[in-house]
Amino acid sequence: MDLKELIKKIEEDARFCGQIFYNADRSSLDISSKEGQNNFVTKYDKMVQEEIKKRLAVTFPDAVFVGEEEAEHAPVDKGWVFVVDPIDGTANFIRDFHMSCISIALLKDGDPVLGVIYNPYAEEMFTAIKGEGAFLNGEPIHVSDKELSGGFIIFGSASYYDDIRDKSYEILSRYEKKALDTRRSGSAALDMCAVACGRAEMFFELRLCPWDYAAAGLLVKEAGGAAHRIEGGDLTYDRNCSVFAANALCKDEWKNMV
Ligand code: 2AM
Ligand code: CA
Repeated sequence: MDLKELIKKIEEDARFCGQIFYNADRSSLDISSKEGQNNFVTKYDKMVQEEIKKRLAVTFPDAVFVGEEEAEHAPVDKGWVFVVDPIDGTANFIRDFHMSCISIALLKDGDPVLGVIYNPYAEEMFTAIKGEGAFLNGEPIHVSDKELSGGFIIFGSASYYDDIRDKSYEILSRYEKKALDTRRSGSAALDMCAVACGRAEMFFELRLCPWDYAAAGLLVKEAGGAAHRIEGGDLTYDRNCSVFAANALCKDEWKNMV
């Protein structure tokens, strides 16, 4: 499999599907609640997922599809598997906040080897192939060389989970004092892309789903940064986990986090 050939096609699939939610008819989003708190889905999450599933099946028929909005998820640990979030930043999409993306990871035997993240609002296409570096709109990107003291921390407050929300702010309060400032966008994938391209130095969120970080974790690592669980250890793709991402100078900050 020539991943360089494949990624070009996946970029086109992502661009097409990004335009679907970018051009959404905002008068009929059909918002409904999912499990947990503050967890919404719109007809566009489902529509984009159907379209990207259809397109990826043509682009690379050998791969199984795992998408956030499916009721049942296929195993991800064997063979080729697409792990897809049709809209990362759904709450932003509902509010027209212009901070959402489509995220596509391709796993081989449980390991991400390719990632494509497209933000149609900024027309930014983030891409990475394992071992080949990370790119933004075709140009190589790298994590920043700033220390935390001069850096931005981006975080997600895991607001969907009562048990860890307070803990997120406790961690933030400790780390904010050590940094220049903090940001919170509502799209974990775009937050991690910001670390990958040097707009921010560090990201954390106590619980995310594999489709939120599968592609973005590869982006960060291919851009010279670190991406793993906050407690240490590899990101997991068969279940939720915490996420820490940082540039090389901040890569040890996870050690005192939890
Ligand atoms: P989403 O927009 O695809 O739902 C914001 O903190 C991040 O958390 C977003 O990337 C968001 O992805 C993700 N998120 C939303 N609901 C979640 C849930 N129930 N579990 C885990 N992550 C979630
Ligand atoms: Ca989503």
